[in-house]
Amino acid sequence: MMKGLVFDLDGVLADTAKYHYIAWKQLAMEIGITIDEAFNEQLKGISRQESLARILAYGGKSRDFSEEELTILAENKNRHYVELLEQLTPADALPGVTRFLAEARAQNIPCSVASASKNAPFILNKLALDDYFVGVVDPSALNKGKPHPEIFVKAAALMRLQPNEVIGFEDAQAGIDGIKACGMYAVGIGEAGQLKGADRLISDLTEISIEELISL
Ligand code: B16
Ligand code: MG
Repeated sequence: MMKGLVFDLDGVLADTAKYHYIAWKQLAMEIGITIDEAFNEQLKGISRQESLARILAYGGKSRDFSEEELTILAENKNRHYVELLEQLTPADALPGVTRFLAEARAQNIPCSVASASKNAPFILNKLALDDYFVGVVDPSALNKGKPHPEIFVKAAALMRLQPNEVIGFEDAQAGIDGIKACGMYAVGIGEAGQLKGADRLISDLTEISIEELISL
């Protein structure tokens, strides 16, 4: 029986992917690499440093920067991204999110956040969603990022639950793979044909209710 819910942030609770894309595109351009939206799909759910590594590999520049320079590049991208996040308001929560979280709270179903983003607490605060969650996993304390299941196991533990008592919501293949690897039920947020292995696929949280999940 389902006793708790775990949510990815970017692409599930908020459409912050477009701001990641703007900031990465700008940074890539500054070092002579052009990325497009199709390439950006590969960065979803992937940590900041790993995203940078993928961009450099894509542009054939993996060996062009020292560790220090890589840190500065990632910091520059993040500074731009955080500037863009300043414009977020509660209206930027994705469709159905606030109603769904309120429904969970009304039914005493705990919720936690499993996001690769170190900016998750800031974003949840801007969206006025922080009160709905018992906890947010700190991605900097992880040994391995998605698709490793560690972040989802920790998100379940924040609610004092086992992974098989929890339903996970994800928009990235790396996330669905992590959810399934620890035995959670996976709800994918995406289009038909995407997100292999998801137990259920929806386009957003308006398509699902707490009642139908409780019996799972
Ligand atoms: P930050 P999620 C992920 O969020 C994003 O999908 C990914 O594009 C980003 O690189 C990652 O967070 C790290 O974000 O630079 O803010 O720490 O989908 O796991 O909620
Ligand atoms: Mg995501």
